Parts: sequence; structure tokens; C-alpha cells
Amino acid sequence: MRENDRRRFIKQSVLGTLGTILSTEAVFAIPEGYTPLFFDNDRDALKGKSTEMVVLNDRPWNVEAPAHLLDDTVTPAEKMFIRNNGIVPETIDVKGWTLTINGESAMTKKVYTLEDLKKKFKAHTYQLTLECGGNGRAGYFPSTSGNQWTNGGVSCAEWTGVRLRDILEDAGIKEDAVYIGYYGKDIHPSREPGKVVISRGVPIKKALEEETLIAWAMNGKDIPVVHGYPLRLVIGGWPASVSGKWLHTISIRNKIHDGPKMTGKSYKVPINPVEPGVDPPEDQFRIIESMPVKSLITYPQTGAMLALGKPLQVRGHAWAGDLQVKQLEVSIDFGATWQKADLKAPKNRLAWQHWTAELTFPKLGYYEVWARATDSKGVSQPMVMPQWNPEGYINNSCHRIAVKVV
Ligand SMILES: Nc1nc2c(c(=O)[nH]1)N[C@H]1C(S)=C(S)[C@@H](COP(=O)(O)O)O[C@H]1N2
Ligand SMILES: [Mo]
Repeated sequence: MRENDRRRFIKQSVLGTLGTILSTEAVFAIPEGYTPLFFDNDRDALKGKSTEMVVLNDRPWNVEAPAHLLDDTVTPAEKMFIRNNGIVPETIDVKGWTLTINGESAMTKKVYTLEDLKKKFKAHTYQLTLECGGNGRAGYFPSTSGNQWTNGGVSCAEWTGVRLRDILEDAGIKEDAVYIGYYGKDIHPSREPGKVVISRGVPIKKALEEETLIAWAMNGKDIPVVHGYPLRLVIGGWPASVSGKWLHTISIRNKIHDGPKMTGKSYKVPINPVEPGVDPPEDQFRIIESMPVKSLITYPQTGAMLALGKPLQVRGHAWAGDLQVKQLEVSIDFGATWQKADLKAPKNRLAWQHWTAELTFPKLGYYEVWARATDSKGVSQPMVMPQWNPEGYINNSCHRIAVKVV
């Protein structure tokens, strides 16, 4: 590990413990003379959120959960990260809300009300892992621009809705369909009417998977406004940017969808590995698809003080994009030796997996607990920074916490 990595990590660990004490201020202290660029309802984004959530950006809102806050098996709304590219829609007419299916590769254009969706199609519930493509960006050296997510840009809530497949088949999918693209009702930061801030999508094969939902409920309730009320596309295992909030249209495309943030270098990484700091031309990038294997230690919180001789139960989650996690190991000696954790099966495909391990510390002193997951193809998390990329995506290096045995 590079020395600056280590110093930074120790600094973060210390901040981690202080975080609990300072969190209320950290979240709600709006600097004096603060002039909101956004309307009031957007400033309600934090309503109901845990005071321990960390604001990375308020225009637009980018808010992450410290790792220990993600301890629940099913992520509750108050601990779910927020990643907005624009402004939350200011008026939401639920009664008049419709979902349109269109595009070159749709046999017919169809329009459904929320009632139609609920009446016409069978409802399904899945727990789905949504991780921002930029989660872990803060760990890249040299640093890359964008929100400096540490580890908390991930969630796994329970989503209820209808299968996108059932709706697309109802509209009819032409043979030449290759991709779908979503459109949501959020507002571009420029406030230019009709300007779309983000419109991403997935290949038709991923769109037609059983777990791909058009959801109207999260954890058994209406979806919170900031997370896409009243309708959201939810696709587990891929960058969460493909899960369109405030959904009003799905286009069936005869080419790779070309909406904002599908083109340029957004959510893309170099096709061939580059030296850190090198930014190749656009045509040498590929779209990120399934997310890499990753894990989190959610208990204890970094900075924990432990009593000598008392075993410690550590726990967390692990996920692997479209794959399953087949093994989770923990280390208390910087990766010199590893111990297998007890890893549970996912609730359903594309849900994260819970793990626990019992650790015994041999003597007094400072330790780091590291967790490393391995996916069903035998690919593990790198211990330090993975392949650097100019936009700072998909950093899946091992999560570490610091503990002291006193
Ligand atoms: N309409 C719309 N959908 C969106 C976004 C957005 O800005 N607008 N952000 C995307 C990104 S980049 C991420 S990581 C997830 C974040 O979901 P969450 O805020 O519910 O956690 O939503 C995705 N869907
Ligand atoms: Mo994202």
C-alpha cells in the first residue's frame, strides 16, 4: 500500500469516529449567505434521512451513507444514498402520471396509467443492489473529478412493481431491438424547459430479465420522492445510473441508446488499461455493464475500541453485479492471512449477500479489518486501488476499518 493511501485511510478512520459526533452539523449546517439554486422542495431531499448521512454535493444532491449505516439487510429509505443529476420534479401528478412505451423498435406506442400497470400486469418484489458507478471514486490516485464517493453509494432495498418485460411484450418488441432507454421528469440544472439531464438504458437482453422492474413501491411503501416517486425503472447489478427515477417513458431502440450520459465518457471506462493519469480519446471507451465484485464491513464502525480476549463478530454485505458472491474472507493482518466468513445466499438474484465472521485479536494494539469477496467466476476484489480510469468509476478495492484492542 502506498504511504499516502495509508495516511489518508488512517485520517478517514479518525474522521469516521468523529463523524458520529459531528454528523448533525455536517448534514444541516448551511453556510451563511447560502443561496439555494434550487427550489424549496429540492432542499427537502434530506427530509427523513439519517443525520449521519454525508453530503458530497447539494447542487445537485449527492449524499452517501457511512459504511456502518448500511448494516441492515434491507436498506431503509433513511439510509439510502442519493445521486441526483438534476432537480427533483417540482410537481408530481400521480393521478395523471403515465408511462409511455415508444421508440423505433416498439411495434406500437403504448401509454399506461399507474392504475393500468397495477391492474394489467402481475406484481413482483425483488431486493436489488443499486451501486453508483462512481462509488469508491475518492480512492483513486491521481484523483478524478466528480462526486468523491467513499463506500456509501450503494443500497439494497426491496422494490415492487411489474416486470419491464411484460410491458415491453404488451407493446410488442421488433426483431431489430437492441437497447432500451429511460426518460424521467427531473429538471435540468439549467432549467431549460424540456432539456434532459440523464437518459440511460441497457441492452434489450438485460431489460428482459425477470428482475428488471418498473416499480411503484420501495420497502412496501410509496417510493420516496428523492428516489423516484411515483415510478422508477429498477435494474440490479449494473451502475445505478441505469435505474431511471421519476420514470415517464421507455424507448425501445434499434441502436445503443444515445440519451444524455450514454455518450461521451459518462459511465464508461477505457477499453484497454491506461496508466494512471492518462485520458484516451472517446472512441477508446466502453460502457460499464455488470458491476464488479465488492463488499462492505457494516459492523463495527471504524474506530471501534475492543477488549482483549473477547471475540468480535464482524459483519457486512457482498455483491457481484450480475454474478453471485461465492466466498468472503477477512484479514486482520493487512492481507497476510485470510479467514473465511460465513456467507449467506442472496434473497434473490441481484440482491447483496450478508456475511459474518468471528475475529480473535492476539494482542493489544492497532488493527485493520479487511474484507475481500470473490465472485462465482473466481474473481476477487483487489486489495488496493484497481485499474485507474479517467472518470473514476468502479473502484471495488477491499473495504477496511480500523479497530483498537485496549
Ligand atoms: N431521472 C433520473 N434517474 C436517475 C438519476 C437522475 O439524476 N435522474 N440518477 C441516476 C444515478 S447516477 C444513480 S447512482 C441512481 C441513484 O439512485 P438513488 O438516488 O435512488 O439512490 O439513480 C439514477 N437514476
Ligand atoms: Mo450514479
